[in-house]
Amino acid sequence: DQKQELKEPLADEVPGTLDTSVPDSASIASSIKYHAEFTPSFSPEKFELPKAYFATAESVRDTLIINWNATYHYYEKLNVKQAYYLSMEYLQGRALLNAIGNLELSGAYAEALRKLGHNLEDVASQERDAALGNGGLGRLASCFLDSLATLNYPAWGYGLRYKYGLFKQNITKDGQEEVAENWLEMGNPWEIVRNDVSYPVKFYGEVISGPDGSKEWVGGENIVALAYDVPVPGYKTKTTINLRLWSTKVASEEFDLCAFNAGDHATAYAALKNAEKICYILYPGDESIEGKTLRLKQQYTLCSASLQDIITRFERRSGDVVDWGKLPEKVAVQMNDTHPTLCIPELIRILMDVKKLSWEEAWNITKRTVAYTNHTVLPEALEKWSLELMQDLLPRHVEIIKKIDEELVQTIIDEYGQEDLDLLQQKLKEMRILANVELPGTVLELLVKPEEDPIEEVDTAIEESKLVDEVDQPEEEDDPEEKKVIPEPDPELPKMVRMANLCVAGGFAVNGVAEIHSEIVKEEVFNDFFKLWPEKFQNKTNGVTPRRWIRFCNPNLSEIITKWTGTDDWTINTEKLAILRKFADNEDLQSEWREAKRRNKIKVAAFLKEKTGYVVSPDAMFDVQVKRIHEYKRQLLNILGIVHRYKKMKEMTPEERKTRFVPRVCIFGGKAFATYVQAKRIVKFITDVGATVNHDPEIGDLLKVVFVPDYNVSVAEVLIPGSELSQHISTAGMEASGTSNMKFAMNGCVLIGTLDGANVEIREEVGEDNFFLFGARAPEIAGLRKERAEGKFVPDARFEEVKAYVRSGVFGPYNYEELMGSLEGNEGYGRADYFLVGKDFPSYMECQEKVDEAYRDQKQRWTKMSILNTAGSYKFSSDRTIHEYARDIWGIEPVVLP
Ligand code: B1N
Repeated sequence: DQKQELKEPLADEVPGTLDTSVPDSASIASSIKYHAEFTPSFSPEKFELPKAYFATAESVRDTLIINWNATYHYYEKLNVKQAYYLSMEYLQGRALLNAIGNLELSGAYAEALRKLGHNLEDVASQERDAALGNGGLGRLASCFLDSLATLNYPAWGYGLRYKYGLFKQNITKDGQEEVAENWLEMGNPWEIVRNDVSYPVKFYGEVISGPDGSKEWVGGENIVALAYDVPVPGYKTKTTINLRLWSTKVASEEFDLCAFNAGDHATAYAALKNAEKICYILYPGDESIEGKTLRLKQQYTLCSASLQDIITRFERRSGDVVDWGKLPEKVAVQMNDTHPTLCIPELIRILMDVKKLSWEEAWNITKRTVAYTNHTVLPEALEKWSLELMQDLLPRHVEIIKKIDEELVQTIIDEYGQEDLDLLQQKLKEMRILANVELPGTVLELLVKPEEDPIEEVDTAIEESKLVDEVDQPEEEDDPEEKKVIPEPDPELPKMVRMANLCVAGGFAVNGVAEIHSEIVKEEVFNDFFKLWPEKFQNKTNGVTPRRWIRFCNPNLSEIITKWTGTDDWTINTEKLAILRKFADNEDLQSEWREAKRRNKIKVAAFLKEKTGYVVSPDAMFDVQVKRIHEYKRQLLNILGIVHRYKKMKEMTPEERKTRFVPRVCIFGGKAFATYVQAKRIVKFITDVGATVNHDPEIGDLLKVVFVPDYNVSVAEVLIPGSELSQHISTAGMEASGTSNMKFAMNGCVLIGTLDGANVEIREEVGEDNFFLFGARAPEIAGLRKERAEGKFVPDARFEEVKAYVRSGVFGPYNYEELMGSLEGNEGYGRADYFLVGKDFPSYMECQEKVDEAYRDQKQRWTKMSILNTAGSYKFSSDRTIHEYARDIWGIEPVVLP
């Protein structure tokens, strides 16, 4: 089988069987017709939109397969080092326009479809979004794939093929409603099932030790992971890389035919269902952890299948002699957050138990192969798994994790010594992978009180550090030498595995996703590890692909950029965007720029009308906040600002309000995690405000509030080009990076935001004058929270006024007490205004006034700011990010196909 795969591609072997020349519209039309007839998933008589879409996609796929095969075989032949991006999430969105755009065939396809009686845009809108992700983290993975392919880096993505992607969001009178998203219902023309690529994956069972110390993991539940490949084309290159998604099915020997024959169908199907359900559904949590067995099974499936695949490829490419020490020279595995942490023990398991390497060899190889990206510092999002659950599901991996923990404990002891036992105890408590777990016996024996210490001092040390309970104390006065300094685990508390600590210990690189975030990672969250291994820590500021996020979603602006920069290669060399700076004051550019924005706004207005029924004026400022709904992202601050604006308007005469306020359409979009009650209340609140304001005849076009249902990649592609102001207003220090901020800036949208995540760097690049900054800074936050908790915070009168207004019932009968109460110190509402909405409210309001003022001056100020945002956004191309990962972490080089 392996020899077979080494063969050259079919196209080279049998010349003429596949046409690899650049297709024209006539050959495209005939290919579409061919697929309409011979790849039948629709009835023959009609050629309507759905069928036209599938036939078109299939014809594009032909080209992608040719390029995919060529890329694959070339990498195989050269045996270059390859990077593997492992992610539980990919937010690919639609593929058609992106694929033909990257292949530079958009014009030819449009023409071919016209000949066949269809319009390309209508055909493209038939496609369902591939929403195998929750938000920024998944979309980042997809942008990275686009850049990897475009820059010709040998790399693959690995993920899971969820049958149900992120839920579809309906907005009803009660707020958000979730509906299952069966995106594969009609079939997926972009995937290729590889029936010959499958691996066994085991759960539960037991570990048997051999007489030679070898281990074997046996029994348990056995399933099979099956590969589905999604070709990922680069822009203006033949390189087409692979996103390999695993689906799960039952191992045929697990199907209980006897039970079936005996009529016990339930038993017979149980194994089947059990295996398949692993890939049924994407966990819809965003920055929250869900300690459920199914999720751990998903994570392990991704890690196990991907690593078996990577190792099989490494062995095949090694030829007759496999030198395992060379694995890190051929393979770099990037873990997208801690979700694929099990890569670490899984690689060790395969190397030791299957390939028969020693612990030292396996651990060393692993530590040189795997790297970790951290995407959040929110404590509730740092993944922890119950040791008990993991022990049950993955007994061999727990043994390995214990061994890694033991080495880490030894390293900590070596680092901190035993002079200051308090300090050592504290470091062990914070840094160990296993939490609330007794120390390994080997280590415990070493940790006895140093002999020469006077007894009194030991007593104080013990008492201060509360290392032992009082009952034990007299005993140890008798025999202080024997006293272990480490307390027993608390039987009341669960034993946990801290995945991030495992990643830092096992990864050769650890990176944050924006400068400020990487500093917080080094100085706060993982400070102890940073002191131990400073060389591991890096920053890799996120980026987004300028192809999808300007070139294809904003053709109006793209044309202008190409005209004024004098080249269309800004789509790859985004530094060319900076050329626009010198024309920022040019009146011709400015009027073309405004015209493009207006056309995009008209599109947004039509879209809003279709989705919500609300009619908005394209003359108003389009002010947008789209992202997952989360308290730290502070949609509440935005909507309270709007409420305040509305209240003021109501208090004024029509003339006064017209002179005082710039007309605005305030657009919100985003999904709330189904069980995140507070987030769902926020959605309900926004829609209620909209229902009141939008029907208020006194207000008219001066203010509209629209919640766009089911925000996803395709909706973003419409909204972002048509926005003028976008809001990135998280509590400082809480948004690791943000990536929509980059997309908005690229599309000439001015940002209002806090000094958080990538905002900091965007502001640096576009210039202070072109960014509306407000709010407390990250280093102040802890102090402010403390003040708040001590009741020292004096709220601004406007903040009190706005809460009272909401409570007065203007927005309907819904009980807003829980929402408003969370912003106060009230008992029973948990952490009092933990996200400091009240604290930042006044500076936010003042900043919004400056926004209005700048917007009034379209010519001198707003258009110029808009141009300077696009011009200053070049750093935020994911091409830049990927070059940095390739150079500083993976050690891979571009490989251009001949
Ligand atoms: O990752 C993005 C960043 O731009 C955002 O600032 C950050 O919030 C986001 C558990 C997450 N961090 N953590 C997650 C997603 C799913 C899940 O199950 C956590 N998402 C982010 C890209 O760096």
